[in-house]
Amino acid sequence: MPRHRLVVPDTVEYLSILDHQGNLDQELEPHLGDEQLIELYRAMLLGRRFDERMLDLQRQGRIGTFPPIKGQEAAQMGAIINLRPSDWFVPSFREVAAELWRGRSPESVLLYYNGFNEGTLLPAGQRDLPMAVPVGSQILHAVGLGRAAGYRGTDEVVLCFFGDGATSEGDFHEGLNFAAVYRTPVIFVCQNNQWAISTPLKKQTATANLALKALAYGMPGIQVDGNDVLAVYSATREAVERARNGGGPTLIECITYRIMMHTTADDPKRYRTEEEVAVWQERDPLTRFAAYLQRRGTLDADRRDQLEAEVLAQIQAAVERAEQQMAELGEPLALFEHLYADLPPNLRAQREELRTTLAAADKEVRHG
Ligand SMILES: Cc1ncc(C[n+]2csc(CCOP(=O)(O)OP(=O)(O)O)c2C)c(N)n1
Repeated sequence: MPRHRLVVPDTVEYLSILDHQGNLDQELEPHLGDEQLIELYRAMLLGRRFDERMLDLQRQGRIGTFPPIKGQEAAQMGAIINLRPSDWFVPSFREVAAELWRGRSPESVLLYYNGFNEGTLLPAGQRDLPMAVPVGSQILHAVGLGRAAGYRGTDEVVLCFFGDGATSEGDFHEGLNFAAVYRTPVIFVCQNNQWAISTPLKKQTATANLALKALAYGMPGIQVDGNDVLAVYSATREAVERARNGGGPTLIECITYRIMMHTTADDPKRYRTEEEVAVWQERDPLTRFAAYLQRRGTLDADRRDQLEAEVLAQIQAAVERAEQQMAELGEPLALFEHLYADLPPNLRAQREELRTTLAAADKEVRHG
């Protein structure tokens, strides 16, 4: 029989634990205590409120361009809470909620988006990579870290985040192939937020889903409701345990949505409809999680208000500290000082242009 169907041994699962209204599938409820659940809710709330403040600051001209995360808090937090401090966190450029959880200060994020080198400093010993702007490049770094962990015989795991757009990069294919062949302890978390700037998923791939790609490389793949923090938590927990016990990598596709613009430099109204956005607003990960917590008796209205107030105060204090720090650091013309003994003519011209711009801005501020 020269022509017959090959038997493909694996398949991918889909996992959701909370429905769109936050109703629980009791059989799948993970074992998380009340305090852990509140901590998780607080972290998601901090991610959301910080993001909203960042957008306001950007619109006021107080920070530069940045990529909002609104709607993706569950995908980030459900995954990251599974890591130990000794594990490796490898983000793309859209994982601010997860970065804050790992101990990055909001001040550092503000400094980064204002162009200060100081915003890229990580605390010593922190096993986090800086955010990766070249799409998908961090996948190779994650696989290298995983390979090193295996080589040294440690039980460290690596959690690597990327978007749906990254799955079209060569780095994704090379990284997943190598990781599976060498059974490296890497968990690949794809936040499929449906768009890569203006490219929709259907123009990104012709496969039925992204999780399926895991099978081609020989690793487990699972698709989860990425706006359901319990589903993301459970799927990642399983993958982390497998990786820690020598079972190699996993690809997790989180189905989520980028509610806001790709970055503050972009206008999504030019390529997607408001009806589409409205459907996803209905599936808001925070609202769903809060509804579950309320039904469980873990979160009442008072506690919710208290957490809101705490988070807003934390952000306000961080903004004040960051602005103070930037005022102390802030001599933008210093940018031109440390590379050349004699500045070439084109950079001299740029320095003069910046000097003039700053002087004009200063005059404007003084005029109110
Ligand atoms: C190698 C590379 N190519 C192109 C870009 C420009 N770019 C920045 S973000 C982006 C889309 C990324 O989409 P996705 O991976 O889905 O992540 P998302 O922004 O949706 O979180 C592109 C094409 C880049 N930064 N790096």
